[in-house]
Amino acid sequence: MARKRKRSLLEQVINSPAEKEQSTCPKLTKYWLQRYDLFSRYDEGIQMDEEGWYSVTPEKIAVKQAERCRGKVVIDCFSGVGGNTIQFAKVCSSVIAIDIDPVKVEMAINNAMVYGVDDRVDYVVGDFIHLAPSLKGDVLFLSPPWGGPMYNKVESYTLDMLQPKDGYKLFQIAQTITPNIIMFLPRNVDLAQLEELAWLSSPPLTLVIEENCVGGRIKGITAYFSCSAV
Ligand code: MGP
Ligand code: SAH
Repeated sequence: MARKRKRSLLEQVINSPAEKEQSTCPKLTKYWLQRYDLFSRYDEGIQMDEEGWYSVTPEKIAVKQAERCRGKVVIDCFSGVGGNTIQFAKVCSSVIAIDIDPVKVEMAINNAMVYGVDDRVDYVVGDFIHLAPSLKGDVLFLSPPWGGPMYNKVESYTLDMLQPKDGYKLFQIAQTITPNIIMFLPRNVDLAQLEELAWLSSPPLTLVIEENCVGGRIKGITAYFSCSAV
């Protein structure tokens, strides 16, 4: 009896959407091995798709980014499966989470429920570029697609490689909403280009660059732009 119960628990885990996604796609294994770094509550029903696996911001990094936005109205412009959104929801006064992919938004809502913060987020399925003129917030968080997991095959990642628009255009759009802009970017990003973005703005913006590590390995770079301290 006990044996049977154990097997059905295992079946439950293997049949969960996130496990199915991982088991049908061997290239996702390295991300699955990091699952508890991505979501500490992974086992409680977190849902992922392929892009979600390789794009979600690891929890420890998302906590740190959210701490800089404590008490503010934050717009998570490329919210994915919700790694950042969940942490913003814990400490910000309100959060708008936007993603163009309705499946990601469904997963993000589910994942926020796992963390008990779903009622603290306004979810929007839509294109950030089109929605921008109607958005209002204190801080804009941009973690756009980097062009897939091959982003690190170039020595220096330049801002024109960001999607769905190049980094200059994304930054220009963001500035029409607020000067307080946070970008989560590849670890091989050209830092001189980020400095250029700050000092070419009118008035010039303050820029703080943070290297984000998990388990001693650099996962990405966070650039905090602001008019005054965010
Ligand atoms: P990685 O380099 O693919 O993984 O992504 P890892 O485990 O560092 O690989 P290694 O073999 O080099 O050690 C590192 C982190 O970057 C991921 O956990 C995501 O948080 C982030 N990331 C990766 N991609 C491809 C994207 C992306 O397209 N968009 C966003 N916003 N984040 C990404
Ligand atoms: N920070 C997220 C990961 C974001 S990955 C997390 O921690 O989970 C980038 C996301 O941008 C993807 O989910 C993709 O669907 C979304 N995206 C791509 N183009 C978009 C657009 N034009 N507007 C809004 N979202 C977009």
